[in-house]
Amino acid sequence: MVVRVSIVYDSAVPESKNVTVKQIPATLEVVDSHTEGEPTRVVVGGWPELAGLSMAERRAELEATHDHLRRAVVLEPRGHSAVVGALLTPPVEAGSETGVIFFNNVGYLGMCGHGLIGVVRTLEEMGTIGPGKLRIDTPVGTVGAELAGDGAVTMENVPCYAHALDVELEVAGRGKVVGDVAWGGNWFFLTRLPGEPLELSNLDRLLALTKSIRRATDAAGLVPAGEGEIDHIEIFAPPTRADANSRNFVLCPGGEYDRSPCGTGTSAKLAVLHARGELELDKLWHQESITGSLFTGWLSRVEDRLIPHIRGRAFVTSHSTLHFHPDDPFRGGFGTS
Ligand code: PYC
Repeated sequence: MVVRVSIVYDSAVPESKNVTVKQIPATLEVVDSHTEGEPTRVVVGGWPELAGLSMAERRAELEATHDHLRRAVVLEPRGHSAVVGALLTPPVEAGSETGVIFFNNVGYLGMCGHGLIGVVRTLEEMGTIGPGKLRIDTPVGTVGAELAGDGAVTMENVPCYAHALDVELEVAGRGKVVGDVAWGGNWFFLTRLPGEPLELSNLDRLLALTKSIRRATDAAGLVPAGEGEIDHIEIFAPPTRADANSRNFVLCPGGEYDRSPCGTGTSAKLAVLHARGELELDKLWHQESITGSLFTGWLSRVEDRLIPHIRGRAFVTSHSTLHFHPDDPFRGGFGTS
């Protein structure tokens, strides 16, 4: 699946950035899609092969030796700060179709629900799969997916759990905020901000307040030692759609907001609802996003693990070749990281 290229150019960026010059291919093949409004860019060719034996090793290798390619693919001028990139790799587990490593404008994600749904539709677009079930390896575990005949994708995520309920934080610009900490493939702090409309017209305030909450969760160190950090903040309010249970706003690690209801965030929400006795196994939960799009989720149990299932739709928007001309001073991308 991964194509090797012979022509490479250095990935110089504006001199003020003063980063190590590394090699970048002349071209990379990508398929762009959006899942319920949130963009995914799957790299399907041109990226050098990774040597790691596990997906976690490959992610570490990507970060150590190919981070300049992450930047080139998702940052401006070829990408933008809301794009989540997905690098396909050979699978590591028997029975898996592919491996995938998700990345964004500031680094790498353990899992990405909307991205996984976009990857499945991309594999279909490339003729690799048709309707049916498949397994995909990620750095945080192998996940399942099912592509339906109408194009909807149901993801069977890694196990989710609520880590702490009713955690009190002092948040600059807001005061006391009480919320929950949960894992859904990424770490989330889930709360409400009464009086703040979850509307795009209120985006600036929502971004400022959730970034302020993020600073408070960073300072509080709320996740178990060695398990990373809370890098997504999720706010809930009553739905505006008649077919939804709730509406959300999700701050992503790079300072952007999720246009979809967030697959890992909805998984974390299911875990919290279950921990509070508010959601039985197999009961459907309809999560609306700030853009009005919808994921449907439910929980099943396998032994002592709670498995979130998230269903949504993705649409391929383009299949393109990114060019990195040697004279282009911005071929290495520019942005916050
Ligand atoms: O859908 O899990 C998700 C996700 C994480 C960051 C952006 N989308």
